[in-house]
Formats: sequence, structure tokens, C-alpha cells
Amino acid sequence: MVARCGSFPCIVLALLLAAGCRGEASSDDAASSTGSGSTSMTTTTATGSESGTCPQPVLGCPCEAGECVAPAVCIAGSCSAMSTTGVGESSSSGDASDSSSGTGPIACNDGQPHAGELCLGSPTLLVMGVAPTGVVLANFDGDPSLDLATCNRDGNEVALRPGDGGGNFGARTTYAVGANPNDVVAGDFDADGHLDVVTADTGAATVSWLRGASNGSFTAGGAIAVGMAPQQLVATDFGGEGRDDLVISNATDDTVGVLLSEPAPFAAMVTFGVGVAPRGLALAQISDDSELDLLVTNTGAATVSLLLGNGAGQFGAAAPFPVGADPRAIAGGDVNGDGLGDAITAEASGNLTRLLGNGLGSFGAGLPFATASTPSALELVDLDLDGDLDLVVASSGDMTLRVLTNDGAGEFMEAIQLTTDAGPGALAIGDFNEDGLPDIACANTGGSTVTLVESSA
Ligand SMILES: [Ca+2]
Ligand SMILES: [Ca+2]
Ligand SMILES: [Ca+2]
Ligand SMILES: [Ca+2]
Repeated sequence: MVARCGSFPCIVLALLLAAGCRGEASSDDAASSTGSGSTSMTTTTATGSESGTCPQPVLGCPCEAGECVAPAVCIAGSCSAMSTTGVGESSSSGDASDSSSGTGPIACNDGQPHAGELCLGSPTLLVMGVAPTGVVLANFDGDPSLDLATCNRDGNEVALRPGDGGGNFGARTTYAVGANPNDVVAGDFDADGHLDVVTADTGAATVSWLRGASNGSFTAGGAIAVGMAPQQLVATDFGGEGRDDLVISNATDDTVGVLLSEPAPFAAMVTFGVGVAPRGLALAQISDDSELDLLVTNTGAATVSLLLGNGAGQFGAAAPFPVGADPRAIAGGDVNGDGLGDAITAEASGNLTRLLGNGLGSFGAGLPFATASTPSALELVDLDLDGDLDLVVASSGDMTLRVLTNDGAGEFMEAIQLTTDAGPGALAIGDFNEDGLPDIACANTGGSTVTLVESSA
């Protein structure tokens, strides 16, 4: 069960996922005016809209990219049988313990997961609020199902919809947070057993903490001062004492900050210098120890900073690695199957760049590949069930989600394109329909919506 893997260790992140947005610029007068526990309850239709001329865009129906019901895909304006791109045998595709090894015809929706099959349903849209910039999937309300939350930049709020485990999400509840939240994460920051959320309030230079309760509601936990123009957040439990901690990118300060959750509620931020205008963050094992290292994209420097971690929330000096211009997002994981952590960046200038780790705490030269139109977010997840990490990329320039499958050696090939709403800018991965396969949520900043894509077997 995963949630917003804004970075690679989705499983880790699933635990961390929690974010709360709230608060005001000042330090921590948690209950000041802005709605301590203010819960404006808004109900919006939770529809899944489908487009297309056939009521069901299946084989033979006219379509636009991404509209066809899997396994059909939109080829030349018509829903057609899926091509077999990327289904070949990957050198190290581990587990074909299932009867068919994925070289036969793909049979989506037969209930049988096969290595190499990529089965994605049509995207549906869910209204979340004005300018959602961050999204998480996490279980907030104590039932077994993943719930959906966004931070809405222009609404200064977090919006939450409870999931039913069948791919549907219920009525929307909103919670006030600080000005212009740009990212949201989930985690249990006070070790009470309930997931909280935290937002990065770009306009207020704070993070807002919403404390979760057992029923999935939140109360204001306070606003904590961070650096200027905070952009993105990741959460993890440094030290493993059962309380999640935070890492934040402070764009104007050219720093990343670590906020340990001890002493409670948060210790003063400790900063580490990185490159110009840091934005994207990911935690992943890059050096060959068992500790999480920190990856940062520097949008003003066309570099990635790698900071080696000691596992306790302390990091070494940032080492820069060149990538393309305006890198917005980064994900970490072993993409070429050599057991060493790698990273992929998405650059608004149009490239993705692969950085292969050498296990010694650095990367080889970046390899640009697979251009996209203003890629703004990406995740690494095994979507075609063949044991290697595939890429999900959101591109705001052409309003698409693209899935690029991995050949097992770290080479990615575009397998499918799905249409989103305007301005897709953040991704979360999690199994929200509970079939054991990862599904996709994408926040569309320009469209006030989230695009949901369910995978199937
Ligand atoms: Ca909590
Ligand atoms: Ca590797
Ligand atoms: Ca894969
Ligand atoms: Ca699923």
C-alpha cells in the first residue's frame, strides 16, 4: 500500500504520508485565527467523467490519447488492440512464476497478473479544489482503504476525500493551511498512531501541520517556520523511533531543511546548502549503505544535489551532478537492476535524465532520454509487473501522463499516453482499488482536479 511516492521509496513514503496544511506565517501559535480545526465541509460531486464518443471507448471507437479502455489503446484516432511495445523479454525479468511469461498475447482484465502486461483503465477526474499542487494517497481514517488528499495552492487548504477501496472517493472535506501550499505529505509526526499531513506553504515560509484523528478528520497542529518559498516535502522516520520527520526544499534560500519531530512537535530546522532554487526532493539509497540519501533538483542550476545521509537526519555536503535545464522533479531507485540506487529527473526544458549510481555515493554522467512536453512530476513504480521500475511522467505542456516501461537494464520506452486535465503537476501511486496493483493519482493544478488511473490485471 503506497501513497505519494514523490520520490522513490514508495513503501517508506506510504508510512510517511501525512501532511497537514494549516497555519499562518508566525511560528507556532497553533490555534490562531486561521481555523484551528476549522473544517469547512464542502461537498463536490465525486464523479469520474469519461470522455469520448462511444459511451465506452473500446475497440473501434474514435478516441483521443488515453481514452480507450485497456487493453485497447488510442492509435491514430481509433481504439485499437494494444501493440506489443515493451513486452519483450527483459534480461532480468525475475518472476514469471505465473504460467505465462509475458511473451504471449496480453490479456488485460482476465484477473491474472502477467509479467510484462500494462493494463491501465481510462483516466477519470475528481474535483479537489483550486490549483491542487500536491497529492497523497494514504489511509487517514482507520478503515483499510487509501484516502486521497491534495493541497490546493490557491485555496490555501488541504482537501480530503475518503476512499472506499473500490476506486471511488467520497465527499470532500477541506482544512485551512498557510498561504499557497505547494506540496503535501503524510506521516505520523506525533507518534499517536494516526496519520497527519503537512503542507509546504510557499507564500508563508511555513509548513502547516494537520494532526490526524482516528476518524480521518484533522485538527490544526500549528505552523512551523521554514525557509523562504518552500517547495516540496518528503517525510521519513529518521532514526526509526516511530515519529516521522520532514525534509523541505527552500527555493529562495538555496537550502534544504530537515525538521526532526523530536523534541515535539518539531525541532528547529537544520539546513544544508544545495544549488540554486531547489525544488524536487527524493529520499533513496544511493550510496552502498543502508541509509537514505537525499536527492534535490536545483531548478536554477540545472543540477541535482546528492547529499549522503547517516540515517539520523544528518547529511553530508551536497555534491552536484549536471542534468538538463529547469529540473522540477526527481525519483530514486535501482532502475538498471545492479542493486545500486539510481535517479531519474524530469526537466521542464523537455528531457528526462537518468543518473546511474555507482554505489560509492556518486553518479555517472547523466543520460538524457525520452523528451516530453514540460514534464513536471515523475514516479518510479513497477506498473507492468515484470519486476523492474517503470516511469510515470506527468507533463503539463501537453496535459498527459506517460508510462515508460523499463527493459530491466534501465532503458525506458514510452508505452502509453493518457490525457489529464490542465497542468498536471504532482503524482501519487497507491492501490486505491485494492486489487494488489498500483494505481495512479495526478493533481492537475490548472484544472482543480485529480486524474485517477486504475491499473488492473
Ligand atoms: Ca499523528
Ligand atoms: Ca542501479
Ligand atoms: Ca516494470
Ligand atoms: Ca489497484
